[in-house]
Amino acid sequence: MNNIKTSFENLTCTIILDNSVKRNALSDDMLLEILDVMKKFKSRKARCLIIRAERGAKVFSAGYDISELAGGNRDIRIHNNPLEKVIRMIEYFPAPVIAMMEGSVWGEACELVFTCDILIGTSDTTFAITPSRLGVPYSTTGINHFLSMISIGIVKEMFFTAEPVNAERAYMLGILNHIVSREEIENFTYELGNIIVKNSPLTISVIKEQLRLLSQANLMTKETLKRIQELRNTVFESEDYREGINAFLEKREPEFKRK
Ligand code: LCV
Repeated sequence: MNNIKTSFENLTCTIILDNSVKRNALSDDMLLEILDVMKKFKSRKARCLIIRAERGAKVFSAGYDISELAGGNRDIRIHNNPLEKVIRMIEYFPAPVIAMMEGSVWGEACELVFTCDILIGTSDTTFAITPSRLGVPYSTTGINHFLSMISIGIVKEMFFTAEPVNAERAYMLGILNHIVSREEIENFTYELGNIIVKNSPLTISVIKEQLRLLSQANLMTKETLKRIQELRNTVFESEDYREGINAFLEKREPEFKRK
């Protein structure tokens, strides 16, 4: 595996995002590696999974690999896309998934960690939800993930400004379960994992699934989903979509035109 490191000890397994050169951007290759190893952890009956970056990382993950969006109006959230699959895998993983985050979390990486069951950060952990900065649409299931975690006003502010929310505010909003110092975060997280693995794995997996079902209780009609897809397509097909991605790749500010 080129993009992640893994371990499995005392029923707790770990995935370390390991592409600091690209600030752990979520490339399809990295996501497929995560998916593959999660399947293995599941079949080995892991009781707790910790997803983290390398020790001391300034960036937990820079979000989706924007270079993979270049040259087309690619929907990264269709059913069989690796990102979608990883997010689903976290949701359905039968054991608790803990996100241990030193540093900043960007874009789709926010959704990936918001889908985890317990979030632990340091005082410099930040979360920025970025599609409006890149001029791309966002998936409905994705927006729902944010809504099941935080209030609609905060979701709107994060989507509309794309500004990072700092750790203290994230803790107050209930996004972060704990803020721990960089020196302590590793011990703290693994100790929490050790508590979990001693408890009943069946009870935990059933409650996790109950919570997932409850958070998705507001099912939408086919018509609503169709309308939402039409709305998202207007963004995919816009000039702004290409402008946002090209601006990032060319290291310049985007010039969005569409009102
Ligand atoms: C590809 C990258 C990336 C990257 N992709 O380091 O949620 S959505 O809808 O918005 C979705 C589409 C999504 O998730 O989009 C991604 C959202 N992410 C961002 O907007 C963050 C983009 N990255 C940054 O702003 C900076 O890289 C941060 C602040 C994270 C770190 O800054 P730092 O100065 O430490 P560099 O910017 O120098 O990045 C190092 C290398 O990683 C590439 C970046 O282009 C650079 O490559 P080169 O060395 O070849 O120049 N890189 C960083 N993020 N998401 N590539």
